[in-house]
Amino acid sequence: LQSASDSVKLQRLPDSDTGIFEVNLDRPEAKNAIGKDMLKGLQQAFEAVSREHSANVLMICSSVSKVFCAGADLKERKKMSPNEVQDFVTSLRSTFSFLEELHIPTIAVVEGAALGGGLEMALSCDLRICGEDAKFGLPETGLAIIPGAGGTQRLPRLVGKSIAKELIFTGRKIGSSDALSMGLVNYCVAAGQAHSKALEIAREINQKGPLAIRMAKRAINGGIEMDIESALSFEMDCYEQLLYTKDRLEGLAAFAEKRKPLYKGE
Ligand code: CO8
Repeated sequence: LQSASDSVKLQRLPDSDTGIFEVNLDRPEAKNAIGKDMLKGLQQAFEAVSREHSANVLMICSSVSKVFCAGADLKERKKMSPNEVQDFVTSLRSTFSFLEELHIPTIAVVEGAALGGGLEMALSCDLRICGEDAKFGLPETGLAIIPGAGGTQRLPRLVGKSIAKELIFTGRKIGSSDALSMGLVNYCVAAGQAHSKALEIAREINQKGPLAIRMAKRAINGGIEMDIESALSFEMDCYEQLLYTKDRLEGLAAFAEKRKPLYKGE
């Protein structure tokens, strides 16, 4: 796949991993800070993945050593008028919402720092895997703003209100073991190993019925904010949509014939 921008590279993995896509952040001179160009690259990359029928998992990684993403580009920000900042932030927010609602599972692969908007991007993913040198923080209050790209909403939903408030009020950076114990990340592995752990999980997902995975994500994302009765009814609606798929019959046939299923996403 063609690069979406100089600082955002999108690729499909080869051979048996073709259902797995990878976005790589590659702006070493600014520690992957998100400026206008990178934001455009992210939008294009996520939109491109959303159009790929054969995509089953997206991993978001960094090509820059020891940093996932340093958040918004503070140097570019300094030159922007309040109106420009507002446009940028609106665009960043909708890009992260698009990522959150992407039809397939997404995994943030965090080695090094994930700060401000960088953490907010990771929070918009379904899973987070980090290396033990990873650092997480929402330092915005130290810059006299609040986390405005989902941080005040997605962090408390993930780790609870009290811990999220402490992290946001203090702007403190935390290490990987704290991130693991508070449920901010799914796994913390040895430094440099986050990508292989994420790939291991992506491969597991890639073997499953792709329509089922998409529907499971929809059921969880859509139902989580509903009252339980509405949520269970929404789950049933999602379930019913899988009843007439060829993959469901293939799953039953493979079980009866004691072989691995071959799913086609149909
Ligand atoms: N923006 C622009 N440039 C940056 C940024 C950034 N966020 N972060 C680092 N850089 C630049 C540095 O200025 C430096 O440039 P130069 O070589 O020209 O001096 C270069 O990257 C290398 O940086 P360091 O020397 O600091 O590298 P280290 O490896 O020592 O540290 C860190 C890496 C830990 C990532 C460190 O650079 C850092 O703490 N950066 C700032 C992180 C930060 O405060 N981010 C929060 C930004 S606010 C935000 O994201 C809000 C988004 C939501 C928008 C909603 C608003 C309402």
